[in-house]
Amino acid sequence: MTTKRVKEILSWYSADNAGTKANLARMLSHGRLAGTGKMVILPVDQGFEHGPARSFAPNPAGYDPRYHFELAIDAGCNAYAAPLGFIEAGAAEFAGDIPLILKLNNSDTLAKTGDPISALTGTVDDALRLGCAAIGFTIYPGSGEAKHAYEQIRDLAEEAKAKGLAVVVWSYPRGGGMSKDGETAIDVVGYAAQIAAQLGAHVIKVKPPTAFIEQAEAKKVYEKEKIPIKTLAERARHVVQCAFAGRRIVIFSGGAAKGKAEILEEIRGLADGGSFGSIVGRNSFQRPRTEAIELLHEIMDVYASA
Ligand code: FBP
Repeated sequence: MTTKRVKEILSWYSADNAGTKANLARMLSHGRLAGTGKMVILPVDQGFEHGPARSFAPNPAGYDPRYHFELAIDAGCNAYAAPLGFIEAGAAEFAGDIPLILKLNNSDTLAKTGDPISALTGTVDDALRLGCAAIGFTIYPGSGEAKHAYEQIRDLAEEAKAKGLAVVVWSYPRGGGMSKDGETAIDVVGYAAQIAAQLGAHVIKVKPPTAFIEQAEAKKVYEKEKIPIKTLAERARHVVQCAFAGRRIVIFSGGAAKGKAEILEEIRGLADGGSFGSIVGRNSFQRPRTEAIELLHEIMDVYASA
């Protein structure tokens, strides 16, 4: 049964067809957080994005694609997101067990380039063939190549929506013209969330923002309007506001592996600020399986009681 809260969230996407809404509902109605309007997603594209050893050596079970399907299912995640190869390796075996998000673009980190752009590595029809609920797509606002990515997601989102799929956008500011601290600056993360919303994303994924402000013009406004950004909860609230006043699902990424206390404190801040959930990759699959499931459950409990 679709809960009242899920129906309310679906009502924000009034332009979408029944298929897209049903697929959004599938993700919102699956796992331990089903029906709450909150989501915890397992993303495993790091093998492509960071390389296999950096991703899977800390817990070698993760070299096997089936491991991640089972982890996401057993932990009670709302969805599992991965590139074509990983999804193809388990979609039939685990058909119907968990909503899937096919990441349609990916980039590697073999060479350092100032202006990153991802390659298209899958199609909307792949997502349909594999029974996915959504397509996933990364944009790098601030990159000199961002224009191409914006145009690619325009076309892919149009096709995905016409074919009844949902659209999840990873919005990661990056590029030669941006400082390292700027990638997670509050003004930049808020801007990234707005761009993803304007590109038609149903679910927007950004990194937890810091209190740093990157752009001088933005800094003046944050100071003049006294926008509260001191605590993580305040910053998360601001980012959610930047994505259509909370009328888009905004979730935050887990980041590099860290201690349990630190990650739970971060999750509490995000949840207090109205985050719709988290997408936790390395902090889950790089831990031994039982520890990972325990941590994911604790993360879900924080969201469930927020
Ligand atoms: P993590 O929880 O491991 O950070 O995963 C979330 C994610 O968005 C992945 O989908 C992606 O591969 C990764 O972050 C990118 O991280 P980075 O920006 O550090 O390369």
